[in-house]
Amino acid sequence: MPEAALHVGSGKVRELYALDDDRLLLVASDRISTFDVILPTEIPDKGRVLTGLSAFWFARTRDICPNHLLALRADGRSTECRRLEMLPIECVVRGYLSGSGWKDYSVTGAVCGHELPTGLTESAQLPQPIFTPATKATTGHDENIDRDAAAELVGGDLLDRVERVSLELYRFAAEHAGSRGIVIADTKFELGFDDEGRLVLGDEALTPDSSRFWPAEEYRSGGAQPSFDKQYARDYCESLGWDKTAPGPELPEEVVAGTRARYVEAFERLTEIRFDDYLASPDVVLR
Ligand code: PZK
Repeated sequence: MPEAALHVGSGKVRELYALDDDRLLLVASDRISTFDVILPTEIPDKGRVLTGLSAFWFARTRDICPNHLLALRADGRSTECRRLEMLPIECVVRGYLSGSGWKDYSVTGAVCGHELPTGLTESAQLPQPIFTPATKATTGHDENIDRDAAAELVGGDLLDRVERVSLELYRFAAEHAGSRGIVIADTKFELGFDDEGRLVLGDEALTPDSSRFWPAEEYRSGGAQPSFDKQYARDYCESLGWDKTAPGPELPEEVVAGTRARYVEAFERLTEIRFDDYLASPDVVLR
């Protein structure tokens, strides 16, 4: 727990504190959600894996877009970041047809105004990645919006910039991950402006909580794909016949251990850094 910091916000599995007028502290917990419900059992080190991965990507995408990262704390789960004026849209990029993208396509043939080829199956790779902005729901689910609705919220010129940056970030990460056996099916970025008017990448980026990670060796279009990180927990929850309303079930220790191992595996495959080395000194991901 950070001392002398005001709590300014809670995400489902993260907390945000104000350090001073210009800086925030983003703290990633070990909580995990499945089917949109936070489970009562934590996954040890999950918050550290996500914090380290996000910092790894921040360090490697500076030339595409500056980011809010100021420092990683020694606990490995806390990021000191620059306070931004966040844009009122979620910047989603999809390379594959899954989740709400698949749902929208199967009903309308389009996602956020992108008319797609007919006959695509669930989880199909798209001819090219598409930018599919969404509103930020304060309660419930983000809503996919088309270009006109997004331009209404941020303006057309800024939307063009945000789309270009988002696509470039996704292409860079998807290529890197693909060469290490992980498909990044889609991902969500949060962008904002710093006090000098620069467009800056914030929040966490390119983690399994802000993206869909799929094991490349198991990828097969034509149905839902297993999640790289959460599949053990989902399968266990499904096996109970749980109705997917809160409170979720406790996870047994073998499911916790299997899930933790998958998070660590994602970290090590993507960063090529041993997770123990990250725990010993988090800044290794920044070099
Ligand atoms: C900011 N969130 C979402 C994330 C939470 C809530 N650098 C920034 N500047 C200003 N605002 C934000 C950020 C960032 N990141 C992010 N809400 C505001 C969020 C994590 C935990 F409780």
